[in-house]
Amino acid sequence: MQNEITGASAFLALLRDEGVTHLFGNPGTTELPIMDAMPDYTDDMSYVLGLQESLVVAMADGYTRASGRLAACNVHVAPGLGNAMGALYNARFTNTPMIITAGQQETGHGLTEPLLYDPLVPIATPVVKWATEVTRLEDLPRIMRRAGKVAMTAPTGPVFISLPGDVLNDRKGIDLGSRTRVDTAMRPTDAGLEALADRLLAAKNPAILAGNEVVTSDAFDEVARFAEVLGAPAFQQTTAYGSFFPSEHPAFMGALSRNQKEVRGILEDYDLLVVIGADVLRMSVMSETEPLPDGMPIVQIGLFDWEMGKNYPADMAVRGDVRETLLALNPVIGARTDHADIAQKRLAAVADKNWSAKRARRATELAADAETTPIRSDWLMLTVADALPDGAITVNEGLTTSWNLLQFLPLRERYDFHSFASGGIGWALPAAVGVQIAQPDRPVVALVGDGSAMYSIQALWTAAHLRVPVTYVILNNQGYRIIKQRLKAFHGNETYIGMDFEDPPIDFVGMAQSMGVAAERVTEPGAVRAALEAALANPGPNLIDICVERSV
Ligand SMILES: Cc1ncc(C[n+]2csc(CCOP(=O)(O)OP(=O)(O)O)c2C)c(N)n1
Ligand SMILES: [Mg+2]
Repeated sequence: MQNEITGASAFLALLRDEGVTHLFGNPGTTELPIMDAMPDYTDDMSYVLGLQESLVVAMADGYTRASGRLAACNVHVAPGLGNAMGALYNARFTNTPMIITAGQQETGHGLTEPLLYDPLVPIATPVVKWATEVTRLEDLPRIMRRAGKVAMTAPTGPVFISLPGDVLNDRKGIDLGSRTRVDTAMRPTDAGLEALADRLLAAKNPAILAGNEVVTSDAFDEVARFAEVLGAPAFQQTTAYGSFFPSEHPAFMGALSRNQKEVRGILEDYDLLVVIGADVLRMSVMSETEPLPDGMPIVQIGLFDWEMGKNYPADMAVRGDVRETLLALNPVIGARTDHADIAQKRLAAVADKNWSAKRARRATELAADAETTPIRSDWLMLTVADALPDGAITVNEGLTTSWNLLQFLPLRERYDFHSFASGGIGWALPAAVGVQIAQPDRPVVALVGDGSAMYSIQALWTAAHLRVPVTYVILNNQGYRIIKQRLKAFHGNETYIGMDFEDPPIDFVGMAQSMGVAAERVTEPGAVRAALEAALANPGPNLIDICVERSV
């Protein structure tokens, strides 16, 4: 006979055993059994309070994206899960492995339609890998173990579990079992590698498209080495939400944009697109132009086979872990006679148009903006990039002001950069808290548009409460500048209804201070660097409200 345990206690024990060290949450009555059991687990697991459910999920998302570790978050019944949906949508978009749970009214009680009741599984289902409700305490271990495995197995992603109160309050002798992790560090057969090398070397001018699996499989060095041995310029995927390639490497060309015509124009120079764990030209706004030049062949390597041939047929699609595959493939290519010379020549040919060359040229041009007010966007991004200390992590949700950030910010390590990914905003402020919790020894700077910041501003309180030293930079143009730009570009309309918030102006400094965050307003370009350095040196979270250009 096993020791008896309550459902709530078993839930926490199971999370702990699945490797969860932080439970991000926002409690309500249906979560009280968990909060009641929590004190027994705080030696191994911290409860991180977010003051609204979308923040809770975004914090967990940031934590996992900056660490690769499984996160857990707990939200409150149907309205709480509803609040969390946008953030959960973001987490699915980036394949963030997390277990999201919600307390649920007791089994049977829901039938009477009490307050706060609605079936939760159908709400969560569209945005998670797997969703289920526990109906008996004895099923909890099997469900939790399955959830941990499903979330962490590539293609990774969020899973949802509904936890009815009667299950959490029940008490029984149950076996908690043990966790399963699927080893997906697989590589092609030797014959497969030779065939891959043959196909890659048959191209006269291949280009690499690097994506998020470079981060998740820890292949930052291997993808750079691959570009060297193959002799292929490398681009970041169009949704450049992470650090997918070392920027200062001579092969790096920058991120592809989400402008179909522009991407097509760039790719027309090449005769093969080698996709390394990336989404293939995922776009945002509809266009009649296909971003992929007609008939351009594609070779894809990665674990996410849904991406393979999804929109464009793949000439070769190889299911394998990016790191393991490149570790095996690079020497095969390197051993082919005569290729080293060709590879070197191909990279030498892009020396004056690679990322470093373009950055140097742009930096010279931007010197002209050093005294311009309101502060110019690109000048600010260059200045911030130059002011960041070694090892800094940048979190980005700066929309128009940080549009060109990646032209200036050098990515040197796989966790250096985390950007909003799905288009859903309100992610960065809380995500930066999670990133800083995951990487306590690295400076974290979050660049956030004023509009985006207002979706989740109360994350500042959690940062202050936990004393996580994020430096928040609000890119303040007093409105939704991107929406104004698009109204003008797409509709020729310059009457901006519902896109400004200048009357009254939002006082970010006062708001930050009210939540315990040190804050300063900057209006002059000459003050930016000193403000950043002071914020980074000051323990605890800081906010700098920077008045930036707002021209449409
Ligand atoms: C959850 C969500 N709601 C609304 C939008 C639509 N939207 C996209 S960008 C944007 C404005 C962003 O404003 P801000 O962060 O100030 O950046 P700016 O455009 O001013 O540079 C809005 C409202 C969205 N993408 N996601
Ligand atoms: Mg704005």
